[in-house]
Amino acid sequence: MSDKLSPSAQKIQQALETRGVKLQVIELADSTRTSAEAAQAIGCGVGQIVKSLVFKAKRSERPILVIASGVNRVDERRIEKLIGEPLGKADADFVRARTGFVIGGVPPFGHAEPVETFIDQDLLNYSELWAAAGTPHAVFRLTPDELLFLSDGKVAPVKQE
Ligand code: 5CA
Repeated sequence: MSDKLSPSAQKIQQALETRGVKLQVIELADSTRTSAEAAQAIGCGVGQIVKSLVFKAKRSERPILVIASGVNRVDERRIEKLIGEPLGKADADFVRARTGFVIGGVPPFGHAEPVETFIDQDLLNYSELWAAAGTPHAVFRLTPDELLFLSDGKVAPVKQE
């Protein structure tokens, strides 16, 4: 770990400061690419990990961000009902082009373009969450209220029951 953040992590640190939020991006030596790896590297529960999953709306081809607890699987049919169109798969190039970040580092806010966002209501059950900060080694700690403020997402039931 070094004191200087990598450029993509620095972008998120800067975006946090621009939004007036006093949160600190940290870069870890261990991978935080997946929820399980992030929880292991941080030493928190997998449920506290904020997964930022990008989907592609099939007709409009716009990105849809679903922010889910690390322990939940997203029910795509629920998202389709919320957006009123079918969901397609987002490949790595689409994710990178539309958010500005690579898979495993996609943050819950601060994307290359505005992205319609839904937030797993289960995330509100935790007092402390951890989210990706631009790279598969960068994370920041935040509260559910801060997540709602930063992502401007709609809270919804999104998980597979
Ligand atoms: N850094 C952690 C959170 S701290 C993180 O980003 N986790 S994640 O779950 O939001 O990101 C990994 C997700 O990327 C996987 O759950 C999976 O849905 C998606 N993903 C992985 N590989 C691919 C791929 N080849 N194409 C599209 N999506 C992928």
